[in-house]
Amino acid sequence: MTTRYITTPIYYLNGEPHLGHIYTTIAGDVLARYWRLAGARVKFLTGTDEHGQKVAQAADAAGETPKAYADRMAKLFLDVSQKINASYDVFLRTTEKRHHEAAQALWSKLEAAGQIYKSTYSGWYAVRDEAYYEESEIFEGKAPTGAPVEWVEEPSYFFRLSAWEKPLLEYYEANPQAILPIGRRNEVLSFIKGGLRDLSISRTKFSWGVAVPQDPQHVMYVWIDALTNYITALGYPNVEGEELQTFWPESLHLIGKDIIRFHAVYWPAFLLAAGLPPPKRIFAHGWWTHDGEKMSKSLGNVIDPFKLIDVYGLDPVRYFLVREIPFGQDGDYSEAAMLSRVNSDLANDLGNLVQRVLSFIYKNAEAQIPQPDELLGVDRDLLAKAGHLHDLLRDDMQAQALQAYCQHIWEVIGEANRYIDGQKPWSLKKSESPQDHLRMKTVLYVLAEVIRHVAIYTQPLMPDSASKILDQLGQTERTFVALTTPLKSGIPLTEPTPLFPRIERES
Ligand code: ME8
Repeated sequence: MTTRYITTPIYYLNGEPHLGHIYTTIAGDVLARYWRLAGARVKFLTGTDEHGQKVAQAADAAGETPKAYADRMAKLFLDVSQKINASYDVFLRTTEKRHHEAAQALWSKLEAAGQIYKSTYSGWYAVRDEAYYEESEIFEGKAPTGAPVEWVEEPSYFFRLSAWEKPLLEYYEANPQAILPIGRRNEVLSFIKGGLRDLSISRTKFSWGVAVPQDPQHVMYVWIDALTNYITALGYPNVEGEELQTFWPESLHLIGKDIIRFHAVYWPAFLLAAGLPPPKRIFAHGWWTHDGEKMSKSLGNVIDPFKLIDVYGLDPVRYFLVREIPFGQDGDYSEAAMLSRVNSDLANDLGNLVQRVLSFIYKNAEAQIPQPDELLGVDRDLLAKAGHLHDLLRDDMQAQALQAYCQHIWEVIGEANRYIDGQKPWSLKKSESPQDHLRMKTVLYVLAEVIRHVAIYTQPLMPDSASKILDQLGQTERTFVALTTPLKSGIPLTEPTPLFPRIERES
């Protein structure tokens, strides 16, 4: 049986969830839903990264204890995951006991393998990025990301990252698809080739974190703790357990490009050092801006997902995010772009197709899937295009080409709309000839069959809307296997209602 393990980053709790966070989770959800419909056994993980200096400082600023602050903020991330209809199997919080145990077990394993030593760290640290920086990377007192840095000098445990330079390069050489897109892979390779220094993996200046085993003066560096979440959720340290054995070899980490170094350098090195294989694939997507500007609290232009969904509806937001930019590239959110997608792709293309065809059948063909007569070349062509979706879409999903997934479906929607205009079922209806009436039924059958394909494949993108279309079509079988048998005639339709009203620009 095919298995898939799909993860999002676990999000920091220092601020409220915004568009960028829901983007990764929606992308993961689309993949998870697709693979379930394809018959795979799927585990989809998301959650919150609750430790570290950044969260401790945010709690302090809010006048709360870190734990009380974390509980309050984690609730918002849980709420937004539900608001976007994310079908996660596990929502993991790093403050959970099982996670502390897993992180400590990984640490002990690394220590036993001689991969950890104690020394002193003196260097730059950016709390905003929770990252160490080399002297050579600091420019005008800032990290390359623009984050302010502070000088840190403290006793620290180190991980022998330098020892993993060669094994990592060999691993990526042998697994050219392990980091996507390819531009990100090149970036990672050149970073590794530039030389890896041992990594400080504990802090002593604050205590909000997972205690280092046998030395509780130290808390683990938040990234070693955070990255472990991906195996905590599979029952680590039980490496022989069914979950780890089944899902880890099929792991896909979806992340933003900002955190590629942690995922593609540190994490695989920790895993190799602990005797575990690196993740199968890390896919780093691009960055959303808002009207051309970086979203930031200080600019006040952060998009609130709750408000966005209240204005446009959940499914249009999900569709927009996936369709608007190629997965892996940067993109810009603007109200104009959003409105254009809703009105053209959803209201005009998909919405009109479904509404025109289903209400026509409802009114003029006894409100049931018609019995087709002899199929003509045009009919077969359109049905073949819908049939080809199976392989095209599978390839798209194997490559995390989420935008292409939408485009392929919408090409068929476009063909179907052209077919209606060409076949003119309304003229056939008006004709006196019984032959024309039979032809009308054939045309409507073909369209209903194409709509069934489109709706079934649209479920991962827009679960609620696709489900309404399938309800209206009277379809109960909704996995991809259902498409291996032709649409049955005679199934009663329910009265169609418009799915995607046009939205006019406010003001
Ligand atoms: O980095 N555009 O958490 P984080 C696209 N806790 N994606 C965006 C985005 C934007 N403008 N802003 C945020 C952390 N994201 C760590 C992760 S994992 C073991 C630990 C998304 O709250 C994107 O996925 O800063 C990015 O990688 C993630 O949110 C960063 O979330």
